[in-house]
Amino acid sequence: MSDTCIFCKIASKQIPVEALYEDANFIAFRDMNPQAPIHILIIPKVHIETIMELDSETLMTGAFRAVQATAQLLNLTAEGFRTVVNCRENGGQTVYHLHFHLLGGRFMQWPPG
Ligand code: DGP
Repeated sequence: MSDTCIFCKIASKQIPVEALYEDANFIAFRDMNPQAPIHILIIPKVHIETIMELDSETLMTGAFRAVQATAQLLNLTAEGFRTVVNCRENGGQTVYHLHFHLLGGRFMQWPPG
């Protein structure tokens, strides 16, 4: 846990959020700056800066399980959704605690801007 990381504070419940999905290793909550009708962030409870520091196979598998479970809970699986992981500056990462964006509820353009 990092004392200065906002997502660590959310994961440890120091900052309360509505958890849309939660398991032993991940928690999902709404993005405060939504880019789609449904915009969820899925984060590991442990502090991992970027996807490049993710080296636990348990967490790798668990992340995709958490994405699947959250998509199912929000009824996104039939229409589809997009999952995005931004990495560092060129990827547009602003919070340096690994997170999976889950975007749904509208058609997603490709390529992204
Ligand atoms: P990224 O650019 O990939 O690092 O996305 C970070 C996202 O996190 C951005 O869409 C806004 C969101 N965000 C930042 N701080 C908070 C917060 O305190 N609460 C919530 N719910 N979302 C946050």
